[in-house]
Parts: sequence; C-alpha cells; structure tokens
Amino acid sequence: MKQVLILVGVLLFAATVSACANIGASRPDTAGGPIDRDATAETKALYANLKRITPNAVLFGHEDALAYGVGWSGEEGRSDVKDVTGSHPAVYGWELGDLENGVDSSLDDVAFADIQRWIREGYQRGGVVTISWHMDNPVSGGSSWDTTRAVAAILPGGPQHEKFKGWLDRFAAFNEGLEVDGKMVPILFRPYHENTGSWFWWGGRLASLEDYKTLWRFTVDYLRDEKGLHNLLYVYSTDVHNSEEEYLARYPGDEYVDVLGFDDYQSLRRDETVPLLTERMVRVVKLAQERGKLAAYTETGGGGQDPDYWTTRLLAALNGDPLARHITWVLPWRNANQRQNFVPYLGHPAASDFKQFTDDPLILLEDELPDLYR
Ligand code: BMA
Repeated sequence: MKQVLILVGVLLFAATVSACANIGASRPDTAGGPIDRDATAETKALYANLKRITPNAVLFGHEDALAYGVGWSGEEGRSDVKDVTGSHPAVYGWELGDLENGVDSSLDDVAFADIQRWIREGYQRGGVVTISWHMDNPVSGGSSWDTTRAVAAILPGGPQHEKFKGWLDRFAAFNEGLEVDGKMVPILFRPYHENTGSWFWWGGRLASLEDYKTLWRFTVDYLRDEKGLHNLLYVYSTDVHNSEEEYLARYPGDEYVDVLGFDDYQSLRRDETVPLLTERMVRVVKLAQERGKLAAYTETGGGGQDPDYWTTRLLAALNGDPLARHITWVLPWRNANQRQNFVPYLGHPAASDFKQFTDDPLILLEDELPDLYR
C-alpha cells in the first residue's frame, strides 16, 4: 500500500512538473521584452527603459526636426524645438515616403543619406528615433493617398507581392546605414499608420480587416526573419478612436506589436475636446498595459496660432487622468512652412507657452533623457 502511495505521489509530481513546463512553452518567451526575441541589446534596453520611465515621463518628439523648420533648411545642429527651448526634441520622427521608388530623397525632399546621418547623430546624443512610411500605392503607382485597392494584391500569392518585397528590401538596405560603432540604432518602426482612416490605401474601408492584419504580420516576419533586422520595435497606430473595439479592429496580435499608438489632430484644436483626448490616451494606455506594452500619441498638431494651447490643451489632456500620463511619447508633425507647422518656432505666438510646457517635469526633451540604451 505504502509503495502504491509513493508511486501515485511520484506520478502526480511528474504530471505537475510537465504541466508547468507546458504552460511555460505555450507562453511567448519574450517575457515583457520586444516581440523580436533576437532584438539587439540596445533595442531591448530601449524598450525596458521606456517602460521603466513612462509612469513619470512623456518624451517630446518632432517630425523632421533636424532637417528644416519654418524659414530655414539644412542648418546643421538646428531645430525649431531647440531654437525655442534650448534642446532638441527627445524623439526624432523621420519619414521614408518614396524610398520604395529607389530615389535619393523623400516625398518631403529630404535626402535619405541625410536622414540616415541625422538618425545616427540623434542616437549618439541619446535621442529616440521613430520612422513612418507614406509608401506609394503599389497597384496604381499613385501616392499613399491614392485609394485604389492594393492590400490584397501585395500579400503572398498576390500579383504585386514580389514588387512589394522589393520595397521592403529597400527598407532593409536603408536600415544598414543606421549603424554606430558596430551597433544598429534601435528604431520605433510605425508602418501602415492611421489605419482606421480611409485616406491611405492600407486603411479603413480600403482593405479588409484580415488583409490588413496579414500585411502587418507579413511585414514583421519578412523584416525580422528573412532580412534579419533586429533593431526594430513595431508601433501599431490608428487615427482617432472611440471604443476598444474600434481601436483593436486591425490589431494583428500581441506577438506582432511592441507599442500601441494613435494619431489625433482634431482634439487639440478646441478646449472642449481636451477631455476626449484624455479618454483616448487612457484607452490606449489601458490596452497597452494589459499586454505589457507601451502606449504612444504617435502624431498630433492642431493648436494653430492659439497662444496657450500647449499648457491648456496638450498638458491638460496628459494631466486629465493619472493613466494618461503613461503615454510614452507625443510627436507633433513637421514644420514644413508658414502654413503647415505644428511646433512653435522663434516668434510664434505660442513660443513662450511651449517653453513652459517643455519645462514641466513630465515632459522630456533630449537633454533630459537618461541613458536609454543600456
Ligand atoms: C503629411 C503632410 C504632407 C507630407 C506627408 C508625409 O501629413 O505633412 O505634406 O508629405 O505628411 O510626411
């Protein structure tokens, strides 16, 4: 009898151990790290450090910050953010539209070689880099705003699949130029953005939900596993959203996303919509936290000439709920010219309010960043 009991005990113990091992095996072994388990040490460090500081820090970014501003272009060391605050932004947004066409400059006339150099320099100063890509319509040859249906055609088996892979190959080649001292600069890569809107060929009504997800997963699998890129963190971004269902409609899965983001230009235009912006921030932070991921306000703009919208709208929205403060970065779009600009420049009516905004302890510029890469 005693021997039988011992045998039963041993069997139970073995079964428990094997059940635990099975649970372990079915969990992704990324354990809160990037979805790419082979991500470089610097990429893993960036992700971990952003998670560590995000409860008390919102990194301030700007698109094309180093390339040009209102009234100037190509002056080394200059940015409109630095002109007004004394520091470059903490996050540099760069845009690769037209890279797919094998030309030298982006759709916004910035040379890709300059973008590579500014990415390396920003990283060496401790800054963070995010990349978007307004890629042309692969079926019609029109711009990314050309609404000819195209997503199904570039998926595996589709008539434009090989051509599309060639575009991703160009991205991989561009990425090769992002090496500093033998290490690759970590990139927050944000393709197929504003996916809830129907203005880009990949978004909204222009592609089925499943096709969008398939495109996303293919892109990650191809860049990571075929091309061997291990310096990318993948950023999913919608446009404005009013429910979790709407936000997640095109979400390709926790195995394919590192950061949950959203773009919103509308809410900053009026005082009345500030609470709505807070609500959206909280929604995305909650969804990100449930998944052990980061949340970001990936594109914004829209206060125009209002003299105090940085403190009374953007900062107020971030302070509107303790969870909203967990947004990791906010990135206004580019200062293209007098008509299209989203960050104050010298002489702008909101310049002093913007300075006050960036002086808030929550908001970090480049010169306030801890070492994020170790
Ligand atoms: C848009 C505008 C365009 C620009 C595009 C890509 O929002 O700024 O002028 O070409 O982004 O940067």
